[in-house]
Amino acid sequence: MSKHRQPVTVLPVPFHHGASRPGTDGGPQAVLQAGLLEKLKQLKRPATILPPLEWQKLSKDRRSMERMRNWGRVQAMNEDVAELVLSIAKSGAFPLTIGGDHSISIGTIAGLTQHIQQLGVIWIDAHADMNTPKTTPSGNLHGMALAASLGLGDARFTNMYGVNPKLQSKRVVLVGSRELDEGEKRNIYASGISCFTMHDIDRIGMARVMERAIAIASYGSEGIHVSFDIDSVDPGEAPGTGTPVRGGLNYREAHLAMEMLYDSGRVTSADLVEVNPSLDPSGRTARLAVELIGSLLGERIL
Ligand code: EXY
Ligand code: MN
Ligand code: MN
Ligand code: MN
Repeated sequence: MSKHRQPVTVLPVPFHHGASRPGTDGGPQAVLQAGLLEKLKQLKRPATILPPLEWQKLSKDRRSMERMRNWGRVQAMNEDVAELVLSIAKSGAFPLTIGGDHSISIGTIAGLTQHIQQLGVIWIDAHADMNTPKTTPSGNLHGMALAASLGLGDARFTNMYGVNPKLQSKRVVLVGSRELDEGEKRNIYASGISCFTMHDIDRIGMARVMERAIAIASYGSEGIHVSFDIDSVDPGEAPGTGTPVRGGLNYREAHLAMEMLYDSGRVTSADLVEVNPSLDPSGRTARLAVELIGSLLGERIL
């Protein structure tokens, strides 16, 4: 099936328990209301929007822990996300997960790697999400999602749903990092993943960074998962997010990254996370999310 016409199955994951601030549970609805389905139709992509995943009240809400806040809820949600994303991937459709805070990517990657063993990941984010319970400054699991997928951290997440580690660091690339914790920096160096910070983007430009990121994530992989945290974009363009950091991607850099990813022909799935409509009543952030998904799926200026 040509990538231009591959069906897209959207999994809305209204969830905020991996973060400090509530509000990302309104993310999927905001992105849908901003015109995601219309955008997919415009791109002539057959689209299925699954019902929003509801976080099932745990029979016994496992006691939250200071260094892994709401771990029971995050684990329960991610087991459901993994199950559904795996079935979407097996169906031959393009899995597009809409968050929700970034902890849901633990489940996305767990599900995908049951289907694609050698998966490349490009994690576009102001943050690295490479903390573990030992290094986290907040206890928020959205700051530990990539680490867990690399087998770093607590077994409740590193062993969740299948193999451990789910990813090989030589195929994992961070793009847009600009706020990293000290312990997290040690984890990044020790893991061997690649990291293009905003300094790198300023120096060599987004086109060169994406050429290298795509080459790294493609090396020996059967596909690339794009995990796009809307806080990678400068807060001036994307104010509706819970952990904003100044000096982010400008509007065109974000689009160029997504356009080059599409042109690579290597992208097999994506997350779009951390849209928090309670922080942006104008809806501008949700509209940007829809536009960026359009660029990732082949929309072009000319
Ligand atoms: N590094 C900080 C922490 O681990 O608490 C902030 C993490 C923010 C994570 C957001 C999803 O990108
Ligand atoms: Mn809640
Ligand atoms: Mn993130
Ligand atoms: Mn982030």
